[in-house]
Amino acid sequence: MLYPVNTSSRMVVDLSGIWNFALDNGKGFTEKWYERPLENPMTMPVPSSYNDLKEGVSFRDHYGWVFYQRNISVPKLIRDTQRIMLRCDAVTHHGIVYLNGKELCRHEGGFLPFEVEIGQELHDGDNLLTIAVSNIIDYSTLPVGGESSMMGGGSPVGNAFKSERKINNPNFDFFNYCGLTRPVRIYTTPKAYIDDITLKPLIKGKDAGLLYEIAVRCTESEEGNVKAPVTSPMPDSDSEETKKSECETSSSKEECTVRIYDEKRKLVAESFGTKGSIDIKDVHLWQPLNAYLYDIEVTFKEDVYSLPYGFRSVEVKGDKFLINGRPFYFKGYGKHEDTFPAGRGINIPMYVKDVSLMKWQGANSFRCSHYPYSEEMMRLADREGLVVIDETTAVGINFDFGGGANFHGKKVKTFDKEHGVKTFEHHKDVIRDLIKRDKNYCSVVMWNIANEPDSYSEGAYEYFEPLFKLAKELDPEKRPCTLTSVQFAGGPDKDISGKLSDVICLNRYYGWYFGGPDLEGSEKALRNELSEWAKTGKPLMFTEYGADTVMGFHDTTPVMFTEEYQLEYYKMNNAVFDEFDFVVGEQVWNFADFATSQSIMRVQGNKKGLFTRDRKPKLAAHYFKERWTKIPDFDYKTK
Ligand code: BDP
Repeated sequence: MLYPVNTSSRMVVDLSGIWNFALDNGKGFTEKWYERPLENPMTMPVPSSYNDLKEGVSFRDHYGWVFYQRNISVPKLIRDTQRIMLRCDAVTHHGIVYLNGKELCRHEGGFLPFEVEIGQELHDGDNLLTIAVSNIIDYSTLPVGGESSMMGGGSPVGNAFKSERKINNPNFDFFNYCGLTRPVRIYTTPKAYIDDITLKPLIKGKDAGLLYEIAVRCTESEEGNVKAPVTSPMPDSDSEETKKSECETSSSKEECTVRIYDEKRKLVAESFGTKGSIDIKDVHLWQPLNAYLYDIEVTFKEDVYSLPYGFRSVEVKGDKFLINGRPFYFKGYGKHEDTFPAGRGINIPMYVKDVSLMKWQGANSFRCSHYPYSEEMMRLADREGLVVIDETTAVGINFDFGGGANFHGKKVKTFDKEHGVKTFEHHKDVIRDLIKRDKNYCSVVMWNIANEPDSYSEGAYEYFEPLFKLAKELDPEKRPCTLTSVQFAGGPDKDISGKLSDVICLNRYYGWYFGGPDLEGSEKALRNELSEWAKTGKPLMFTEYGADTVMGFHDTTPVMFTEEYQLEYYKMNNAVFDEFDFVVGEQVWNFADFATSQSIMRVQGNKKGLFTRDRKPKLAAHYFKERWTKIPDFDYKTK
């Protein structure tokens, strides 16, 4: 799916600003609030999460639907000649779009874009745009909601408590921020347009090849009328319906051109037709922390689209992870899109600051835990040379959290056919839409199919094997796939990630949840576990390890929650990692402190950051700067 850009044939209108807003009081749909201006609306910025922007528990923890509204208008000249799309980058978690009171589309899942054609619905003057958004999570959604809090501390008493008011119970450890969290935009294309671009790099020594496939379509039927809009779910390029609307002919193929420009805007290669390959002599590779982006310019009839693109290769070979043919060592973080007061809302200045802090520390990578990040962040990662592990929204597919008493004291098996998760079909859609959106980012080197799922119980292999297969099928580059494995999954004998993952990714808390504060004992346990995984012959990296640390807590004896303890914790873990050559990376948990649901397990949020929520370094941040600036990006531990 193409990111909306301005080109000589396309115009983007950003609808960011203050919208009208109302919490549903249970009557929003029966009274059809979307048909007329909201009564006594609140003000609400778009894009942003709404939760922290007004005061009070009932607002912050509102359960259910909210309504966003504003007027839009598009000049007649454009309506008459162009295809007009409304694109929502992220509506968390479910959205319904209405224009002038008419429902145009629905979308499930809060972290991937969807779009709908609106040209035929627009009239002169103001048009009333309403987007209804729901934040309800349960065991059919991703992320997963449980019936009681996962943070009951494992206590059957805590888990058995049933709140009288309706609330969400996230089966994950981050605040359930919601709303129109990323931009809502109108964009135009000519009626015959470039619908998608799929690229695959082939690095051949000094030179490179590029396999490409351009999907082109047109909206006009034979009579010249605009065809029915493409409605949600997002158009699937393989579906019969979309095939029917394609207007590709042999002549249209001739009208498609692909040109590659280098960073000095010099034309380096050119090709014609909607499918083919191009050779590039003396290619300038995209390297971690040393990015180089070509501009791939596609034209089809009148339409022009321009896509920044880096050439690099990714491969797992033996127990190494190769980028551009060389063993790469991941240094970095699991992150969150989490800032105050925007919540999960896009925060471009903070993205730039975060990248600056990463580089200050000598990091080279991050993981999009636990959902796809904004396209602005992905484009920035491409541009700044950061290596990214891209993740689906599949977090919480594990009913063993909170001691496994996640249903008011009742134990339910995660993959139980009747009572377990109902996420499988949606999980497939998320993988499909994620790869559709992110397939051309060179920063993305691996897909994470799920975070800390129940990868050790009956039914896990049957659930996950088809998903790994699907990701491989859909990705033109066939990037490595993984799942980040939870500590109680056990070793390679029990945990199906030993079989399925190309790179073993461990989330481990030796010295915190497991063994804390006994760092000596934890060290032995960690070493023992790594010796087991070494037998798989696969590369392994740590995608989470960390200790809650409250900024400003100090002690001469490193006790838990102090900055000194976090430091000792990391030194112990890192020393063990360094003993094993097959450990190809370390991503700490977390880059920065972040908001979570309230519980006795959290002190105003999760405090495992190397940085505070407002990005001030803790002691351990300085230690990592020293460590990572000494560890090379390539060939660490290989000589
Ligand atoms: C892991 C989760 C992560 C949590 C972290 C923690 O993957 O989302 O925030 O532990 O407990 O279980 O801090």
